[in-house]
Amino acid sequence: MIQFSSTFLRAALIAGIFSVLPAAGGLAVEQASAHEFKAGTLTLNHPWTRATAKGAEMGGGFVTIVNTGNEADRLIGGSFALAGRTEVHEMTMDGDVMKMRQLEDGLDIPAGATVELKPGSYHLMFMKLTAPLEAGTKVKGSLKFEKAGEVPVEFAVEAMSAGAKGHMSGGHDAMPMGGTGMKHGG
Ligand SMILES: [Cu+2]
Repeated sequence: MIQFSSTFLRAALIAGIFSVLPAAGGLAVEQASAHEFKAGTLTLNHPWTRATAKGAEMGGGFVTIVNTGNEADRLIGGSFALAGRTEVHEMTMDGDVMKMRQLEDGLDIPAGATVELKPGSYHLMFMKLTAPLEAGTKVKGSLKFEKAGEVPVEFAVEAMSAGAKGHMSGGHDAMPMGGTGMKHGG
């Protein structure tokens, strides 16, 4: 579990790192670069990530997973060409404290359901980035499911400022790991 103090959160909001406020009219950008991947009854809509500053160690991966089948599946991991490790995470707000945790058992994708990995919620966490993510490029990776197996995808890298459309910008890449206002535990 990683927690962010309100002080850090405020600073992050000012810096535009996180924008947790919903904003209307932001879909155009995503639709313009929409792309999808299929595996059995699963459709993976528009896998994307956000550009990172030089030296950033982490990034967030987002995608909408549609399960048109009669059986549930489970997102248990993934990969990203420019990351040392990829985990499935959940972010929640507890009052004004932002919490992030790894979903060790993965994320349930119920039959007939649409599950959205998005800033401020479920996401893939790209750890130990080996290079900055550049807006406008695509990075190969995969999503790993319990039943559907490993599905190759490409993550579209969107601008750092893409947070203006209601997504939390920056993922966690700008988090001061080990810095003030953060607690590791759990
Ligand atoms: Cu995370």
